[in-house]
Amino acid sequence: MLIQRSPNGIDLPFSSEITPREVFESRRRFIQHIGAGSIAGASLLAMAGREAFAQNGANPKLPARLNPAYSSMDKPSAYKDATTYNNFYEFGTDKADPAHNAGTLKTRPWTVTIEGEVKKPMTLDLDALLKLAPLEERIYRLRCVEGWSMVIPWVGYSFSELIKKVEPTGNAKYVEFVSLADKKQMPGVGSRVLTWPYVEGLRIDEANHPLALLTLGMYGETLPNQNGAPVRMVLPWKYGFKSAKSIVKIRFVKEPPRTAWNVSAPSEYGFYSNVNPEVDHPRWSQASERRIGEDGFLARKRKTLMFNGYNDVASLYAGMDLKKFF
Ligand SMILES: Nc1nc2c(c(=O)[nH]1)N[C@H]1C(S)=C(S)[C@@H](COP(=O)(O)O)O[C@H]1N2
Ligand SMILES: [Mo]
Repeated sequence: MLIQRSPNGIDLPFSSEITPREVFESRRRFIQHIGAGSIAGASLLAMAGREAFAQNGANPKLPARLNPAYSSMDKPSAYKDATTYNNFYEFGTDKADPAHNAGTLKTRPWTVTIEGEVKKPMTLDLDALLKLAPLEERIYRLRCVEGWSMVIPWVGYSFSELIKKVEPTGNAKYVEFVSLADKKQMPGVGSRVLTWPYVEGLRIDEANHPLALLTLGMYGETLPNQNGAPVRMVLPWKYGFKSAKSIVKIRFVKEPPRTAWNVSAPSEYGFYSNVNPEVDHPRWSQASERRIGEDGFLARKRKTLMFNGYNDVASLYAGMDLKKFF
C-alpha cells in the first residue's frame, strides 16, 4: 500500500482494492479528523473538487475512474488556469502563448515510436496507446521550477505498463522522451532558448515507479494542445519541466539522455530535478511556492515539500546526496 503524506502531515492510507464507498467514508473520516466537517468542506473533498471542471468541454471526453491511492487531497486548480497558464516553449515563452498558438498542432494521426534497448520495439498510434492499459484519473500536484504550482486531475496510466510491453534489455538504464519539433506546426521551434527537439529523461527505475504517468487526458477530456496533446509524461515528484509534452519518441538507452534544459543551463537544471525545498535554484529559493488560483494580495505562499510531498519515491534515491544530484 502506498501512503501519501498530505500537506497537513496526516498520512492518508488508501489501497487500490477498496471500493468507492470506502474511499468516500475514508475521506469523510479524514474531513472529520481535520475538523473541517462542514458541508462545504465535505463535498469539496468527497467530490474531488468537481467544480474545477467547470469550463472544460472543448475536447472529446476521456472519462476514467479516480485512483485515490495516487491522488492528492488538494483542491484541483480551475480548468481555466490549467489551460491558459502554461509552459510549452515550442509555442512561445510567455505563459499565455501556448493557449493562443497551439491550435496549429495536429494531434491525429499521431504515433509514438519506442526503440533502443528493448526486445520489442514498436510504433503505437493513439488508439493503441489509449487501449494499452485501463485509464485512471489521478489528481497530482505539479510544481514548476519557477516557483508556482497547480493541482491537476490527469487521465492516463502508469508508464510501467508500457515498459512491460516493450521488454527492455538488461542494457536499458535510462529512458529518453522526445517531443515533436515541427516548425510548421510549432512557431517557437527554432528559437534559441532551447535545443530542439525538447528532450527529457529518467533513470529506468524512476520510469518504472507507479506514480510516473503516461498521460492522455485531463479534467475528464483528452489533453488540450497547450497541455501537451495527445500524449505526455507527468512526474509529480519532479519539477514540471521533466514532464515532456507531445511525445513522438521514447528511447531506452544505456547512458543518461542529454536533456534540453540541462544542455541549455547545466548549473541550473540537473538530470534529477526532484522537487527539493533544500536545494535552491542558483537564482532563486525553492523553499516555497505560489499556488495558481490563490494569487492576490493576501495569498499566502505554500511551503514546498520534499519530492513535492510524494514521499513514496524516496527509496529511489536512498544513499544519494540530493544536493549533488539535483
Ligand atoms: N515539449 C515540452 N514539454 C514541456 C515544456 C516545454 O516547453 N516543451 N515545458 C515544461 C514545463 S517547464 C512545465 S512547468 C510543464 C507545464 O505543463 P502544463 O502547461 O500542462 O501545466 O510542461 C513541461 N513540458
Ligand atoms: Mo516549469
